[in-house]
Amino acid sequence: MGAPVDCVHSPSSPKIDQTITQRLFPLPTREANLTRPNPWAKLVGDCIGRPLAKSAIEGRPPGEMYAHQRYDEFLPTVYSQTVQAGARPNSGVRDGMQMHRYAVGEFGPGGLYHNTAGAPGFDGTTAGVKIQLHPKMPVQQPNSVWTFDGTLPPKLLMARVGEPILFRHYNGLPIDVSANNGFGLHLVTTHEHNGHNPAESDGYTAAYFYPGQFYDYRWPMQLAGYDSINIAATDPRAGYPDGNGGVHKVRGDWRETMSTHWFHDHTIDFTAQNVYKGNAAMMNYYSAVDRGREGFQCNYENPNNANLCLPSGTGLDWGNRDYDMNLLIADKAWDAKGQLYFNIFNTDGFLGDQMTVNWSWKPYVDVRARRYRLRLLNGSVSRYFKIAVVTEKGDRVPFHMIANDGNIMEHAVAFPNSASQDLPTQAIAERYDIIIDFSRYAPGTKIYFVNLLEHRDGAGPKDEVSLKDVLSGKYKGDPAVGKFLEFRVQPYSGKDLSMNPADYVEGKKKMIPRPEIPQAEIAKARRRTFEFGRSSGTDEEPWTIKTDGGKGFSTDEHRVSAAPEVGAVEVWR
Ligand SMILES: [Cu+2]
Repeated sequence: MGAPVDCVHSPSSPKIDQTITQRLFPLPTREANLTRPNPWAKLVGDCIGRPLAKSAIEGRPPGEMYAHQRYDEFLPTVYSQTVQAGARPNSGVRDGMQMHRYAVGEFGPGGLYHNTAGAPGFDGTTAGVKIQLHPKMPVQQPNSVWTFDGTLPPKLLMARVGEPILFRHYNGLPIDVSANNGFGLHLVTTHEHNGHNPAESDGYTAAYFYPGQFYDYRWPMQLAGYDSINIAATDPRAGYPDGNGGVHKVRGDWRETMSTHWFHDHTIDFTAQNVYKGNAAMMNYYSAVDRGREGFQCNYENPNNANLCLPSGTGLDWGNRDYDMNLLIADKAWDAKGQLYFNIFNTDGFLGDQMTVNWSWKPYVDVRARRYRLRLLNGSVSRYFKIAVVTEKGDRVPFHMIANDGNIMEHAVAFPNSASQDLPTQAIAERYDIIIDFSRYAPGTKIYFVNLLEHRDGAGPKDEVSLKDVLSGKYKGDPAVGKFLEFRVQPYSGKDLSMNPADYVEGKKKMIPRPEIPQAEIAKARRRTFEFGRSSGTDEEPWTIKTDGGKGFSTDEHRVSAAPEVGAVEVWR
């Protein structure tokens, strides 16, 4: 990665784009690559006023300890690379990397999503998209927002279950630690949240790397049960779409197939501010079960078919996103000049007073009058949500939840229901996948997401406000309570070939059956309890964990509190 011109900026746009588009070089290695220097080493030395004794091109900790486990067995066959960098206009460098290439379905000419910014000049390209929370708000300065590539729209990594990925993450942040507009640390360690990943590629909090370096994360993408279940890889439900109408079968338990993930910075003590500043992206896992292609060998036609045919599209063999939308929902705040703001001294948890979706302030999006899958991520750092889906009149819109936290459920759950009018409380990092059928509504109808959960501070949510009081304007408390996303229903002339979630509710078909654990196995399982708290209930005492009623310990990476054996069954509380 080419060096920046000074200590307070990321590299130039052409240099970042070159790093993103170049063939993977140097090739990845099992142990951290220490054979080449950090190409920024000289400049870093100049900036900090002393030459660096050593600094390697890869920032992964050296040696066997951080070598990729079972590397030859899970050798990456695909890769993705990005540069964490300060805000800059998008050059359209990833246009050609989109699977739809702005040519297929709703992303093609005439489709709802062919234009990327809702303004002239953005047909089939993201070139020119600036880092703005709203078209009428100021452009964010390079050191206010640090995103993947340094650009918007936010990035989505599309991956396949069973296909190991190499994710090369470059740190292109400013060398000067104070060049951050008041918050965010220029270190990166990337955690793929909920991923079934080995420790060296899991974004360990202290395994951060420095400006100029990269870190090779190798995510095996394997199904749990790889070593014990379906080891001959004969089960057609365990696998990934091969791009040609088939399934490449893999080992493991198909019931462990995951779907909606995200990854984010995990630097010790700085995770919240770095995530808030832009180090957070969603990641969709595609599989035999969740192929991202509707109307193709659907489970609703034949129970032997694995493909659930969740709302997606038909133009590609897998990974259609015409009717499958990722929504990164997060509260933000900005200063008097409109620049992103964060108070690092608020250690109870910083709250933004404004709601954003995919980095846009209270946006709208056009949708067809048909079923959509919406993947909601709470990408806030301290704010919980309680989301209602309503019409302009304030009537609740029926929908189904089909997955949470990356797990497709056994049965779809209809909302509103007798226990809950709205989505359950959604905590930080949680994901809910829901299906809304917009065909119930005439073109021109507007549908809203409304946040009902009030916060007074970042230590936890307070009360749920009544929908009536929110919509009438009677409630005047937390400004992040209220409508924050608008769907505008557009006519649909195609045929909706997605599954009807009402056919998969309890008592009907199953999406992914839950494993049945025999009572005898539970009875003889080893039990452990863990109690989290402040040891003496005051702010002066550290957070501790008591294991099996023992002494409360604070963190120590050298202490082993539980060492379950492979194959053993344990119940943890
Ligand atoms: Cu996480």
